[in-house]
Amino acid sequence: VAGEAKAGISSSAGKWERLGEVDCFELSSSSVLKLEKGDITSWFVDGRTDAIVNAANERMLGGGGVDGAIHRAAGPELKTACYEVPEVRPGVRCPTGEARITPAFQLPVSRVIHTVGPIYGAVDKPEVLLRNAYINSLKVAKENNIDYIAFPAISCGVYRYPFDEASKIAISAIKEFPSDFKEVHFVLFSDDTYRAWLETALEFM
Ligand code: AR6
Repeated sequence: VAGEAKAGISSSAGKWERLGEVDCFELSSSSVLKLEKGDITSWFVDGRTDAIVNAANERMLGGGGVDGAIHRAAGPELKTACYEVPEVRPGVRCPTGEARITPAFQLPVSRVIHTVGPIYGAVDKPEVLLRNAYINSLKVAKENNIDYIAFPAISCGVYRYPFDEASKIAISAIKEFPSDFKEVHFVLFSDDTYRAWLETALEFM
């Protein structure tokens, strides 16, 4: 399965094709789910109706992993914009499972949607919080007229969510969200996460 993708082979249900380095799955007649390996900071479609999602923490002022990479690539204005997001309680701008939006500054996309996944093993019902992180990111994107959105593997790094479980939550959230995004992407940094996402998409889509 993973890694043996050939153009035009159908997955269990919907249509799957591999175009270059990208696995494409039909979400609806006008909407496509795409999986690719890579660095989300260089992803864009048109710089106007596109957004990347950041796996942030509740303070929303930067950190390591994809958060650090996004802040470095966006430039220092991103941190300033994050400071301006009001705190909901001391030190918390974005509670776990919620999402906030800022401009993207030096990044090639138009917006950054910041969400916070759960720390695996540190909370009850991490699956609900991880699903909320995806769903609330999609909601914020829709409210801001985003047509193209790219996610990293939220919670799969520092927050230690098991890849296979996370991929099932991520892909089912995208599949079930009633939306008309033109494209929803997962830009996966590691072989392990890419493999988990592809296997799940082949099973679920
Ligand atoms: N592009 C795409 N994915 C990436 C990139 C990149 N440039 N860099 C890393 N990843 P993590 P979390 C992948 O740790 O687990 C931060 O310090 C990475 O391989 O970035 O949600 C925040 O400030 C992994 O698969 O996020 C928080 O404190 C995935 O992104 C905390 O980490 C998520 O790993 C959030 O932890």
